[in-house]
Amino acid sequence: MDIQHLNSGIYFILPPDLPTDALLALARAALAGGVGMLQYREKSKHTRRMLEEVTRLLEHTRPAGVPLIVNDRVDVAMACSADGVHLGQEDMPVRAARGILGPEIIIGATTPDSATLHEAEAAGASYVAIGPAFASPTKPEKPVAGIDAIRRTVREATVPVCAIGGICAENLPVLVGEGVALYAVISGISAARDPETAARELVRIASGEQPIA
Ligand code: TZP
Ligand code: MG
Repeated sequence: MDIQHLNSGIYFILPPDLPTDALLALARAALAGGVGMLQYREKSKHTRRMLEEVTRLLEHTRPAGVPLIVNDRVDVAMACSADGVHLGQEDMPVRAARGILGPEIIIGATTPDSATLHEAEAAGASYVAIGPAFASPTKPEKPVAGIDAIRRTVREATVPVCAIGGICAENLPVLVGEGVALYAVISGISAARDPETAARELVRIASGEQPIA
């Protein structure tokens, strides 16, 4: 998979620590709702279980043509032949990951400022992420970066930009039209009463479609 295969739109990040069946059910619902990308983000499950879950998720994402990105874990992405990895400031540097994973895999990088943005791009990042766009129920301790930081990232980046943090149907219209390629969402889908419907509504808003009156 190369950078051309990175989809735009809603990028659903699966919440951590779910039982495997619930994780797969949520992934299926989000895919049915039309999300363009999916991320596996576990911090404390055993590595063996991570491999099993990513392998099972790929059975759903591959037929849907939706890239599956593994957060943090270059080893897990590689072992499962996932479509990409997402790396933060404390994870493996993009250049090292690119060296290990090769030119075709998607590598996303969290880039809180201009210096890290330019460094990540020079090292071969496929997309860059900035946030929180809004106060995040999932990361309440993280100071909001806000729309100005997102605009700056869009202005400076030469690769697609992903906005993250607190994105929901009510505030997504604020971001649409700002040049953001990917809107990463956890609770806006996972905490919804009906995750498939919530995903579909976010996908519709991200595409700039008007609601049916
Ligand atoms: N990084 C910045 S905010 C965030 C991450 C992983 C959490 C996003 O979750 P939510 O529930 O969509 O605010
Ligand atoms: Mg990380």
